[in-house]
Amino acid sequence: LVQPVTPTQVFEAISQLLMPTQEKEAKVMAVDDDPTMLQIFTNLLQPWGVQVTCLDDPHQFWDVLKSTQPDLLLLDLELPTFSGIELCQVVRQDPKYGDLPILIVTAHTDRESTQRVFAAGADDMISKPIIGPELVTRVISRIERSRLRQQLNYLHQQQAVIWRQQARIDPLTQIPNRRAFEEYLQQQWQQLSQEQENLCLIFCDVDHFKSYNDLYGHPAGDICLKQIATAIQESINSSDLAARYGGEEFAVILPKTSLDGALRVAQRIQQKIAILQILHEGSKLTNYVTISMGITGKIPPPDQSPDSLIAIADEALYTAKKRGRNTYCL
Ligand code: GH3
Ligand code: MG
Ligand code: MG
Ligand code: MG
Ligand code: MG
Repeated sequence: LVQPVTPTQVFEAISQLLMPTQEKEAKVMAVDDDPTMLQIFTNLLQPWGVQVTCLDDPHQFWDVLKSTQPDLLLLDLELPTFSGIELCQVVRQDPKYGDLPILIVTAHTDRESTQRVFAAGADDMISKPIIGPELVTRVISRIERSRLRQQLNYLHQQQAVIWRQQARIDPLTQIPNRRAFEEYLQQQWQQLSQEQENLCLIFCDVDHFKSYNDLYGHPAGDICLKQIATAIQESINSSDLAARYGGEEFAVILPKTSLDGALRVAQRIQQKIAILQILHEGSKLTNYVTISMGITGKIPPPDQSPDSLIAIADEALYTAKKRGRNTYCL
């Protein structure tokens, strides 16, 4: 269900991602049939804190790639069985490795070879004979950029998660809003229609709330709504959903609940609000803030929409108002 995320949680999530990556040793996987070349890569990169995994047999390529999870691939263009270009192409076909930096090492720097290298999805070329500082610079800057991009992607994902959550939370009461209510109701309606299970709804409306605002002011009215939202939230269990449906109206979805069960929830809500003793001298009912509730429930028929149930709950709420408020009706 919808849970608000605090800025601290976001910050912690970000630091958790940033810290390990920054401290983690960079890993390069080098594939070359020439052991001397592999030794050169290791000798050049190790002093910079880069761990080099060497492979001279492309047949073990996938196994080693999966077990090492490198930050960058160094592929020899000319290998006995598969060329570096072919390896590069198959790696790029796997979405998991779509962003893995790949550098092709080759003595062929003619235009046609260069075109083939980049067409295969490689990020860069390194020409043989190897110039040490050039190799080191290209490898390390690629890894740094790739890590930065991973971190930015993560931040964007987190931001998207927060926006998605915020779109379903009522800003005043911090409980789910009407959009979240409608989504959950639709989803439960379909599921419980298949499972042939009962679904109950409770519609709540604060009694004489206009006069509460008039007497105590709008800010006090806001505080009152927050307290009521909390009381309702505390009266339900984790598979239920309580939402702010409108101004001073709240709605509760109770999946797999009998009418008896829904009745008990309504009583609990009424008691919790009574215990709050929010003074309301304009209400002739109890001198405190009260609510009226409409309760209904059934096994969702597949040929009906949830609106049919909402209409009945609304009707029951109206009856509760007519009967004098501070009560619930079926
Ligand atoms: P009834 O017992 O028939 O429900 O009477 P009522 O006065 O509660 O109903 P009415 O629909 O006339 O008034 C609802 C009031 O709720 C009017 C509106 O100003 C107030 N309200 C709606 N949203 C908010 C809000 O976010 N904050 C505050 N403070 N008041 C709100
Ligand atoms: Mg070779
Ligand atoms: Mg109302
Ligand atoms: Mg009202
Ligand atoms: Mg009214």
